[in-house]
Amino acid sequence: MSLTESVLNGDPLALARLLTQVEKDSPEGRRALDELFPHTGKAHLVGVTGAPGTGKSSLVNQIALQYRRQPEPKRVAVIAVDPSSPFTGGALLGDRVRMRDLSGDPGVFIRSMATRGSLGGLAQATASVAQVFDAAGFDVVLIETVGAGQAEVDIARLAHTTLVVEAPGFGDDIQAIKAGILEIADILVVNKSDLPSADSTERALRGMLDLAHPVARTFRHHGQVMSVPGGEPEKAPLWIPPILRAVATDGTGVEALAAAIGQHAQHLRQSGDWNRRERLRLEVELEALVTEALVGRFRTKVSEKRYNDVLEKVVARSLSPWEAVKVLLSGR
Ligand SMILES: Nc1nc2c(ncn2[C@@H]2O[C@H](COP(=O)(O)OP(=O)(O)O)[C@@H](O)[C@H]2O)c(=O)[nH]1
Ligand SMILES: [Mg+2]
Repeated sequence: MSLTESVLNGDPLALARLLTQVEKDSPEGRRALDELFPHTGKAHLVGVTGAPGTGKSSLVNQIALQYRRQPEPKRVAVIAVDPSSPFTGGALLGDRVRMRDLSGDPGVFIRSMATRGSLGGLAQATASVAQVFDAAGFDVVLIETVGAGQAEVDIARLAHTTLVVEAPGFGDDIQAIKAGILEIADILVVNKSDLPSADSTERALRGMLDLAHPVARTFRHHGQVMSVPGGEPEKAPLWIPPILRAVATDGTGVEALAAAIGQHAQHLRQSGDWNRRERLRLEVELEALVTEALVGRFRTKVSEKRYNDVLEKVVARSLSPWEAVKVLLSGR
């Protein structure tokens, strides 16, 4: 039996092996992704993002437990993306310890990832890993990212539903505003609401949300805000991101959170946004792959020395960057 077949049959060891190949971007991994692709498109991808220490890992752990406790338990995959930790393969000891409640449950699979060197980088690797889980029949894929930079925003954009986690005790600023991730939030979570200052965190968040109240559902694409066409307002009601409180350390509020995640999925399907997001996501992914392939081809044609010679001319202002591109691409 091929590795792909074993994964489709639910073999966890084959899954672990395949994920390693996919993360390495090996020929075997690529072949498997091709074979698995027709089996994807079913899982609900849920991004969980926010500043370090807000309680994302604890929350992901609780959400996964919540799904496992349901009358019809969902199969849950967790992808913990941690670019800050290239040496440990991305897994922080703390994460491992907190995830222990879930270990031994065959309905849960946890994968940590760190930075990858290639141009496609972490966002692409995460997308590929999510596809493997999707094909392997996981109902929900929870993707934890640190909401700090563009890469994280790209990863969050992969998700159907994005949770932005805030917590009191991070100063007066709402971290997500700084990182520009509030606009991608479908659900806002005030975690650590056992702390007394949770009230003011929630108030600040609500103020921000009222200001930013979306007039129309918009997506960011190529850095531009695009209105999504179609869907009359009465047929496709706006989703107004709810603000939910949680205490990830004891699970308070997590049932309501899981319910809101489910409601968002339902909203996406009813409004047609599910298919639109899916299409946009695949379009962005295809574009990234084309770019990676073209740059790769370019690098095999233009030597390092030639590239540096042209660069030197640009630095010396004897050649403009636009002219330089023409020169490099023409092979002259
Ligand atoms: N008081 C309190 N502490 C929490 C809560 N959730 C997480 N923590 C603690 O906050 C710290 C960071 O949590 P972690 O899940 O690693 O946050 P992450 O960096 O966002 O993944 C840990 O010490 C947690 O035990 C909560 O709801 N209340
Ligand atoms: Mg974490």
